[in-house]
Amino acid sequence: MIKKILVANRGEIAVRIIRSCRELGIISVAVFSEADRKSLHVRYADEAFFIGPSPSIESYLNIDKIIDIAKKSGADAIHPGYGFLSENAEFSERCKKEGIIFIGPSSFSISAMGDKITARQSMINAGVPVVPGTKENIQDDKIAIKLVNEIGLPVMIKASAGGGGKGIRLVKKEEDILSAVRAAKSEASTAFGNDSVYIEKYIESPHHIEFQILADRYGNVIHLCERECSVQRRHQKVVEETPSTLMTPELRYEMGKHAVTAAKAVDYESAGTIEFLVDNDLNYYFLEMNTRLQVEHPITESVIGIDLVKEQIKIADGEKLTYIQENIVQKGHAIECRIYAEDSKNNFMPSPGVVKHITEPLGLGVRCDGYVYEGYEIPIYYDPLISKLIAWGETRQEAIQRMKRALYEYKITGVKTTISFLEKIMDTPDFISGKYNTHFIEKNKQFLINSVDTNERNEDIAIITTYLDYISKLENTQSLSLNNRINYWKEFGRRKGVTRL
Ligand code: MV4
Repeated sequence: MIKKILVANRGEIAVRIIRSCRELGIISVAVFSEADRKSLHVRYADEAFFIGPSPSIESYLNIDKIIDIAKKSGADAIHPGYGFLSENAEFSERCKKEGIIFIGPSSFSISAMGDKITARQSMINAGVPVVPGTKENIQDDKIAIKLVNEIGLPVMIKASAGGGGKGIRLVKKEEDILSAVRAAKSEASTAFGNDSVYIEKYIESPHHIEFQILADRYGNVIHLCERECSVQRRHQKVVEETPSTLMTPELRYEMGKHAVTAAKAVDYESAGTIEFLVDNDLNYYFLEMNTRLQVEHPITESVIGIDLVKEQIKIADGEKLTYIQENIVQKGHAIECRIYAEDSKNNFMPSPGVVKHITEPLGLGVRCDGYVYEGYEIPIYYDPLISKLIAWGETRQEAIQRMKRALYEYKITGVKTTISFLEKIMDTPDFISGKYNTHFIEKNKQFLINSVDTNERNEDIAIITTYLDYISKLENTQSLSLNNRINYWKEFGRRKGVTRL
């Protein structure tokens, strides 16, 4: 039985995983780099070990070091979180060899899905719909042109070792095919040390919809319904929600069945995600599988009512799934906003630095998965994600209103954040109506970036008037009624509330 888990990660996801360990009575072991000495995961874990210099290549990606600490600390298992070593087949295999439980899939499953050409072939064999396209690595110019003519323009050239937007090219004109193949190959070679590419038909204005699955080692696989992840900026998700407004019960049933089939086709174990592109006619196509716990997993937890990290741990411990598909039901609606230490008014430039003040939102239906505290310095070395704010509501409308209320309560100073950008997304008509696809941010760019930020201006005025109020009280203590003064300055901030939908 698993008694002690090493969390091979940092930031909000390390804290998230340790929380589930604590509830299960499992001892947690944190690892930390030089830059993370003062990180919350280090404070919150039962034990913490230094693993090396700040750059992740010398710390969170150092397999030998992590295995060494796992042994020294007596951990029975390692949870990799997301990113870093989470989808590293070699790491999964190494854990197994060392007699340490890897809380995730086998190296076989990771490799089978990590190579996108192999994954596409497995899906075709299993009867899962894939985007029309090629089955092999493109190596010959003539064959490339012939295949594009068969598929029909526009097409996408994608790196087989890529995923999540790296090493992809859109081709609209025949004369651009060969240069795009060459560019994709060169980029893939540099980024992944593998220049295999394949070609897919370009799906216009698709939705990105993914299905959460859980699989035990006895071949039981269930799906936990979908997440709509179409609000993305440069292949970075910004807002996710579940259920998807595009979904019908019939489509969910069909896609869910195919998601389960996809997982079974690679003998999958643990939590995983099957990504699909869905076009306007509700045709859907397997895109790729993420063989890890995902950033946006909490919206599924909110609507399905299952702790995904606990399930991962129980599955890794050899337990059978205790849920059956018929008992999985979606209750209400959940939205996640990703809060980054980035300046949304300056091309989303990273904004590392010391957090001067932070007030996190609370209240019914609000969850805030973060790790920063007052005085904490957000390091430059890692992903600038500060936290994930999740709002649940009985209905989509209630979830939106609750998210706006929570964003209103959220206060962070010292670093720039994306909070005001997220507030604007919640006010965008296309988001409110639920009629949006992967082009949402681009389509609404003027509204999102250039609209005057009245919220922030009002807030500045409120802060200044509060201060003036304070100063005037210092000068004249007898003549002022405190209550009247507060009501007076608060009027400046009044427009910032949540408007009725
Ligand atoms: C596509 C596509 C249209 N057709 N493939 C971008 C990231 C990677 N995960 C796959 N991506 C896409 N692949 C075909 N055949 C459109 C995208 C795409 C996209 C997908 C999901 C979310 C946002 C996106 C933004 C631009 C392009």
